[in-house]
Amino acid sequence: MYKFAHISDCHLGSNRDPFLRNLEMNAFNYAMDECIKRKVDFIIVTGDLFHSNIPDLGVVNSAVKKMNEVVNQNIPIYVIYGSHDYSPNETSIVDILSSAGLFKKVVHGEVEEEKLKLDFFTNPKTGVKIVGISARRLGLEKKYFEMLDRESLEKEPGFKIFAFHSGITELKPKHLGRMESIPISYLPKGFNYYAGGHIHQCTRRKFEDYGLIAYPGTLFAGYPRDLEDNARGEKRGFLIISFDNEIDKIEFVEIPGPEYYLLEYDATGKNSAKVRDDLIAKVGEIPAEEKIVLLKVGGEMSGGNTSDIDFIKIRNILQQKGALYVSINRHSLTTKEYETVRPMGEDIGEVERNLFKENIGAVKVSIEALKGENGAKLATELLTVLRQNQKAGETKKDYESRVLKQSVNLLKLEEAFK
Ligand SMILES: [Mn+2]
Repeated sequence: MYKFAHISDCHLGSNRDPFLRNLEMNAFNYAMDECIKRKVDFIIVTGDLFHSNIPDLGVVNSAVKKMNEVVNQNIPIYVIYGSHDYSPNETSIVDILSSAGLFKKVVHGEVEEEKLKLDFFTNPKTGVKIVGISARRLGLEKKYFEMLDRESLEKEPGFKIFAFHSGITELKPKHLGRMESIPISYLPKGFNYYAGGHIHQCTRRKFEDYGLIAYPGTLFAGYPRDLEDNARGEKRGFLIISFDNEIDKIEFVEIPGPEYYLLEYDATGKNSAKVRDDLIAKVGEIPAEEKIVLLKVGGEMSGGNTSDIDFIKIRNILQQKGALYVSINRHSLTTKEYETVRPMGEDIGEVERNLFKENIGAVKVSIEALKGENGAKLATELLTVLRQNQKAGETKKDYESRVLKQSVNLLKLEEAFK
């Protein structure tokens, strides 16, 4: 009997706070150590190993050290890009580590007569055949699926794994309703295992004509929303699949995490003074010691201003009570007195996407790519490029030309800037 580990959405480098960053790396180290301990034959990482294409080098260094330990035990690591560690016009750290031989990208293929032909990679020890489609920014991999030559993949004999980084419509959790996804019919049939990434909750189901489709979910938290899910009891970890000619057993390996406390407060219909007093009284009662405390305040207040609520004081109270980390989410808190301020989403990314979507109609342009949904997507991507910080050691001039180059590439304006 052989076994492999399926890990996904590690999002290394996503947390800026040093305490959370430490937990993030610990979760990854724990997963790697378990793979060694349990003597898996190989590991497959289905995207978003890192949170960005060029993550903080300290984070990369820690991750490389750990993966090197794994590889030195003769456990190869196979990787595809996720939506975060892929960049359309920049080299990704995934490319660099793959060039260095630390792990192998398992996406190989070419387009012939408008058909995407993929080549299987065979793991030498187990004979398992692996093929996959990496993510592209904002769900563009859909096009690749539409071009995919499924027939030749379906004909291939042997134990087969299909790796991908996309939501599957039939498996999508409810709260991701608006997330782009592909229907299950886009996948080639008859694989033994469909190794998915992108959905951050552990989800698995067998579909007729297909094998098992599984998402291990994130190892810790790539987004604030994941932390909330952790507080609600979501278990984090990865999957180990035992098999010979067929899958014998699937085990979810849980990664131990810290304790959480989530306080959700609905301010609807209350004035700001009431909300302030309520919140101070409530946080005073929270058993915050040794816990990650998440405070989520939303709703439309009947009067007063959101700035009347002293969130700094609230945070201080929780820190004095010994909270390990305090996160306050008030993106959906508004007040009737300021009509222009409306809740637009649960986190900054969602607020931005929704703002662009809603306002794109008011922009008068003749270029098709800048209109409607596509225009809104492009604007979101451009914002990501523009908000990059200057890197340590990078001159201002290099920084400016890097951001300009990426923006020009994104907008396909190379000609105009020659
Ligand atoms: Mn992800």
